[in-house]
Amino acid sequence: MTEIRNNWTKEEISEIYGGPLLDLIYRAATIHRENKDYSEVQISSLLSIKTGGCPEDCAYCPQAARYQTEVEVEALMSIDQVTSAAQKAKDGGASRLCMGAAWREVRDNRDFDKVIDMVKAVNSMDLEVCCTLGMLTETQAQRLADAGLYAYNHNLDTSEDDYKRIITTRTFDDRLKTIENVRKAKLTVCSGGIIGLGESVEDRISMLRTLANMPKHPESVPVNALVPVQGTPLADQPRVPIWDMVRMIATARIIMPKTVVRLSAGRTEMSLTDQAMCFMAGANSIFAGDKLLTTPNPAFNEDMQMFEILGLKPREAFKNGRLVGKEKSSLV
Ligand code: SAM
Ligand code: DTB
Ligand code: SF4
Repeated sequence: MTEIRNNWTKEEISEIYGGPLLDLIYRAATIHRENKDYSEVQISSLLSIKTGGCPEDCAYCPQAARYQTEVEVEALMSIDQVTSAAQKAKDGGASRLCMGAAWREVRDNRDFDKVIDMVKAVNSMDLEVCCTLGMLTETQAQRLADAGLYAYNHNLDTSEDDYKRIITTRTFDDRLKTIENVRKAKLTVCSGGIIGLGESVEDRISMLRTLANMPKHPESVPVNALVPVQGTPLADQPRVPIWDMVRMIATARIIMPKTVVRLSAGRTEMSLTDQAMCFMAGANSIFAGDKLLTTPNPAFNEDMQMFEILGLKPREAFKNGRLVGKEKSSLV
């Protein structure tokens, strides 16, 4: 069994990331096969429960109020809208629903009470429930956990050094603090980043190092390719080469062997062969359904065809158990 380490150096990660591509893929694929059923892919579906109008200035994000994008502001969804979307996701083969809100942070108000009810409702449908609602206090994380939340998504997005170039309205430390609060509530952590923001290779390595050297590795690490959106400061960024995506995924797989590594945003621009390379390099999760939060994504049936061709199968929900009151993060 591969050793789980939390003391990776920058040099070690650089050497892995920058090695000959085929060796890197082979090494990641070997580790993947030692630690996981590599043919099993977790399917999450995203639902934007509160869209647009966000006060933050994340340079990549179409939902920031300050950028003129085509995203229209929408109020918090109703429970009925959420449960019908959850049913659609489940019918499409998803085992997890991730509900996203364009909030800077959670406030203790009626909207949060409503989100708590959404978590309860989706949890009772035998779907793993994930939320991404911005910054959280420990008490808020605990309330979500008590309602049956399984995972909380809070991405680092880029390296600590690069953070201020991408977001000025909060700090990298704010991000880490929320992740700590999520851990304290014994939820599972989903945290990753975006490539293609104009970051350097060193920034990518530094971000991966922060994730891999956390006291406990995040149970999920989403690797997103920037979806450039008209109106955002990063609208004209060139698309990242598929090789960079493969290197990120393979490196994440090698340094966090047990983590679910998600091939996240950017799949509409990738061929089946590109995606096959990412699965080979250790990706074992995707976002499925024709929409991410506000941008397009391949449809469920297209992904099922891809799974058929590649011999992959969707992972069932709560495969590692669903124990009330027991540390969920020990299950993944
Ligand atoms: N507002 C909350 C937050 O920022 O944590 C939750 C929603 S926010 C949209 C969730 C994540 O989506 C971001 O952290 C970022 O990683 C990702 N994201 C947003 N816009 C993106 C884009 N254009 N391309 C790729 N990923 C994007
Ligand atoms: C993650 O890492 N990527 C997802 C989810 N976690 C919340 C979001 C991608 C958003 C892409 C841009 C959009 O659709 O608005
Ligand atoms: Fe707001 Fe999240 Fe978008 Fe940043 S990434 S602008 S916090 S919705």
